[in-house]
Amino acid sequence: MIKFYYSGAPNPMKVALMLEETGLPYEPVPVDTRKGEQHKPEFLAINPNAKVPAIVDGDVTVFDSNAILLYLAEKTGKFLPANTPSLRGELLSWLMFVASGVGPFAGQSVHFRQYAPEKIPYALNRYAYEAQRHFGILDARLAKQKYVVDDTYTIVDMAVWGWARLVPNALGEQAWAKFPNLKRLVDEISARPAAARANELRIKHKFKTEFDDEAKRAMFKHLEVQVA
Ligand SMILES: N[C@@H](CCC(=O)N[C@@H](CS)C(=O)NCC(=O)O)C(=O)O
Repeated sequence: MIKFYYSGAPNPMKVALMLEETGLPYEPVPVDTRKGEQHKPEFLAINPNAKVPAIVDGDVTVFDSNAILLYLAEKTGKFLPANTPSLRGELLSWLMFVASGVGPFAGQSVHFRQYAPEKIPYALNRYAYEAQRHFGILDARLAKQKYVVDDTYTIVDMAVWGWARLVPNALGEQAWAKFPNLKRLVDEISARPAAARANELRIKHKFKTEFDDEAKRAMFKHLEVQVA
C-alpha cells in the first residue's frame, strides 16, 4: 500500500487528486508543517528537502509533486497522452514548466503578498509579474485546446490545478478575469469526484491553522538566519 505524506497545501493536493483519480489504494500520512513535522528525522529520511508531498511505494520512495505524478502515471499507465515521441516531449516540457515556473513564482507571489513581514514593492511586483506571465502562458495554450497536452486529461492538468486554484491568492480576487481558459480547466477539474475526495482528505485531518511563532520557525527558517 502506498504511503502518502501530505498536507493540505497545493503540491500535496495535486498528488491527492492523482491518487484519487487512479483509484490506487493508499494510506494518507499527515505531516503538519506548521508544527515542524517535516523536519523530523524519520520524514527527512523520505524527503531530505523537508517538504510535502512524498510517497513510499514498497521499496520505492519519490518526493517532489511532479515527480510523483509522473511515477504514478507510469505505474498505472493512466493520465498520460498517447505514446508518441512528440507528445512525450510536450508532456515533459509542460510538466517541468509547472514544476519550475508556475509553482515557484505563484508560491513566492503568495508569500510576499500574505506572509512577508514587510510589503516590499519590488518583490511584490516581480513575483506577481512572473506569476501572471506563467498563468498567461497556460491560458493562451488552453484557448487553443481543451487540456494542456493533446486533447486528453493528463497529469499536467492535475499539476496545473494544484496551483491555478490559488490565482486569487497570488494575484488578487480580480485576477481570474485575465485567465478565462485556465479558469475553465480549474472549474472542470474541481467538479470531478476525485477532486472532491482530495479536498475531503485535506479537511479530514485537523492540520494546525494558526500561523504563530512555532509555524514561522518551522516554515520560514530564514527569519532566524542571516545569509546575505
Ligand atoms: N518542489 C516541491 C515543493 C514542495 C513544497 O514546497 N511543499 C510545501 C507545501 S506546498 C511544504 O512542504 N512547505 C513546508 C515548508 O516549506 O516547510 C514539490 O513540488 O513537491
